[in-house]
Amino acid sequence: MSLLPILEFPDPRLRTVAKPVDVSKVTGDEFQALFDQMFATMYDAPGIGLAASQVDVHQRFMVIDVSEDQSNPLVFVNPEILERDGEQVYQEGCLSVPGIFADVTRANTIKVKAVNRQGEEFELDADGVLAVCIQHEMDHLDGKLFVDYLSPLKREMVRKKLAKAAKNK
Ligand code: GNR
Ligand code: NI
Repeated sequence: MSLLPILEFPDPRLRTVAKPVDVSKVTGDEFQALFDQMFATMYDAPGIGLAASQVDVHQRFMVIDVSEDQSNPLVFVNPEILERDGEQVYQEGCLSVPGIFADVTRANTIKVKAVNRQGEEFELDADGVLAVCIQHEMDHLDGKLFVDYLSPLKREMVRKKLAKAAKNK
């Protein structure tokens, strides 16, 4: 299974707003192969989620697995948040912003509607890290990154740190 290259901040392609998926194509070979490649890329990283935007595919889908043992792979196509409740603060990281971790406040519980890899619509109630991850991946589909929630000063520190890291590659 070949791995996909992951775009890194401040690559402007990460700012693309992804287009809705034609759901009639989800069960086709192209999407199925993309899901498999995205899971392989995510597990290899390792990460708990990967949005299509991060692998330069600007369509609205993402893969997530927050289990310890790669036992709960979830595909979300055209995800929508139907309800959100409460607040939680979680220390986030991102495969597109390597080596940077920062507290972000998001909804504590959410109800999500999406289409799975069988092309079927489903609803899911999520809390904890799964709720964080779904919201983080949906931001990617809208061209948003977790560093956008930081103060301008902190974001400038992140940009400098990454520029320095890139120089030393
Ligand atoms: O692997 C990841 N871990 C993570 C930790 C806290 C909050 C969000 C995440 S998602 C991230 C993978 C990623 O960048 N997905 O877009
Ligand atoms: Ni991310």
